[in-house]
Amino acid sequence: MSKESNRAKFVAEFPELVKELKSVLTGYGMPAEAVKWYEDSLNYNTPGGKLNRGLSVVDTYAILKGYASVDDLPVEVYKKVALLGWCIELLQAYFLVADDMMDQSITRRGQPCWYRVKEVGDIAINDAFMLEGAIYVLLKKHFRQEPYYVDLIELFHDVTFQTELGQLLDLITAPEDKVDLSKFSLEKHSFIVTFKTAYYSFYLPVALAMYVAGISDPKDLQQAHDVLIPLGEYFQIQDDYLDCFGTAEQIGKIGTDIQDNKCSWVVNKALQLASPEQRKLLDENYGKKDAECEARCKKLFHDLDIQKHYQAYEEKVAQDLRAKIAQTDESRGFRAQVLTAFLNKVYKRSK
Ligand code: DMA
Ligand code: MG
Ligand code: MG
Ligand code: MG
Repeated sequence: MSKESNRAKFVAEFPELVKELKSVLTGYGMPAEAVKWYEDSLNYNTPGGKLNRGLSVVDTYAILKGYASVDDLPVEVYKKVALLGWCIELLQAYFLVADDMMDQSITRRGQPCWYRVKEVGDIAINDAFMLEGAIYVLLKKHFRQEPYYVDLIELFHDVTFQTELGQLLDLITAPEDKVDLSKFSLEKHSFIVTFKTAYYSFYLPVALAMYVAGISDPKDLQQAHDVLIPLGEYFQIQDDYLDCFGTAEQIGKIGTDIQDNKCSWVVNKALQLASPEQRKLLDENYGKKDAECEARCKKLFHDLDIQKHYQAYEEKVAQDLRAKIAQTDESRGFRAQVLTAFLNKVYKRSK
């Protein structure tokens, strides 16, 4: 099955979930206008991205169970794993609605950020909570009877908290009114991105599929973790790179990291390479809510040939990950192919 029809099949599952969620509100006697609001929030914020995280749950499950294609999964099984995939997309929607408010972003997935939609504003805060809440409504409805139900819930809770820790460090390392580049380092960056991105984007989809497939020995969860966390770090470094060097058409969002004073990979790399004068330029222009200051930083990043250093990083990390994947112990049913499939999705991505 092609990539496009894979995606279409997954997307086709979503309306049914919206219906189920709406019926929960109806069951509580919520007025129609509130039900409509929730429906609009779900539809605006959940699909529309690349859906890589959600699709990965299905792909991983198929590989673990030895299906040649996702198409070969029995319908009921497909629906169940796709639902878990949508639960990650709901988690992502929750994080993004809040992230865009905290980062004062303008666009997301080629449309205005939810909080920037006219009638929405700060109501987006509660909408974010309700996108998260949807996860547990759906899990309860569809997985309550499974022996691994508690594992799924704990996993979602742990990973959510880890992501929030990452967001906390991301935010307090980027105060709006006090630019102090000496607070940045690649070590700190590594911690931030591992927590804010790698756990929920990379470890979570695979671990979910592993629980459903019954291949969840702690040793195998650890093997998955040990490749997926560095892979997720690589993915967020790409996100940081594209924030500065990608176009809005490409990435569906307008980069804000320079003006937001973010401890991004790009500025950390630049700090490593900068001469004293270049450092001074950064001290004076980074983290300012000013397009000209931003342009000066970008020019410096070009002068330092950050693109070249990024490409070198990308080659090295991909090579290291391939070597690590080659050492996977498949004796308990875990499959290295799960990890290779992930790496291939990420390697040299441009959006
Ligand atoms: C995103 O970090 C992390 C989470 C948990 C949403 P980011 O602010 O770099 O993301 P984006 O570039 O998509 O706004
Ligand atoms: Mg952001
Ligand atoms: Mg952010
Ligand atoms: Mg970013």
